[in-house]
Amino acid sequence: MAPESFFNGRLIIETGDITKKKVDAIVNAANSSLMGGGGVDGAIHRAGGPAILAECKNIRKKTYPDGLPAGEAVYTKGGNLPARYIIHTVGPVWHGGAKGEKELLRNAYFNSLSLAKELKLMSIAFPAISTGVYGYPKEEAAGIVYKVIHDFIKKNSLPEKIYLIFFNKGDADIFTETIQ
Ligand code: AR6
Repeated sequence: MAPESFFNGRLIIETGDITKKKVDAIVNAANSSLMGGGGVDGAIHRAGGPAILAECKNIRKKTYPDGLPAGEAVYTKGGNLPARYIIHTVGPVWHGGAKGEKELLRNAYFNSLSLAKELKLMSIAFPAISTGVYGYPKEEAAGIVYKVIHDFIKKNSLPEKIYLIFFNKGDADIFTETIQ
């Protein structure tokens, strides 16, 4: 199936493994420790190699001794990945929706996009932040992600291409059906 796109081709929906994506930056759905984990975080550290963890340790030491708060974003180089950079962000853990989850999810996307813009990157790829281990309902996440990206695209010319990479077709379908 051809990838679906929105906003004159600036937002592209794909299915696959984000660690294989050749873009200027891929986004990691990390946890506050920045020390790696399961899910997409584990896959990125495995494929990217130990240089990424070394850089993350340095960020913890210098900038975030207590960990990266949910909604914030930092970057490292891509190590052995085809992507030049990794933008590490932390999504919210789902606690039922009344604990600021929506704003934190919005911030995770917005701050990652803002960092990509600051770095003058042309392309960025996101996984479905918080919708795995952190339990954020996929339909609700879809609406928030679509809106924050739309608002960003209206005001900024970089990054020019924004990819949403879903790990399986079912998740990609939930996204496109929810926003239509
Ligand atoms: N490529 C693209 N998407 C992937 C890949 C991959 N290689 N692997 C998994 N996904 P999760 P979270 C999808 O749990 O909910 C980690 O342990 C997956 O199917 O990775 O933000 C961290 O260290 C799901 O749709 O992230 C944190 O502790 C999406 O990525 C915690 O999990 C996100 O699932 C963060 O939880």
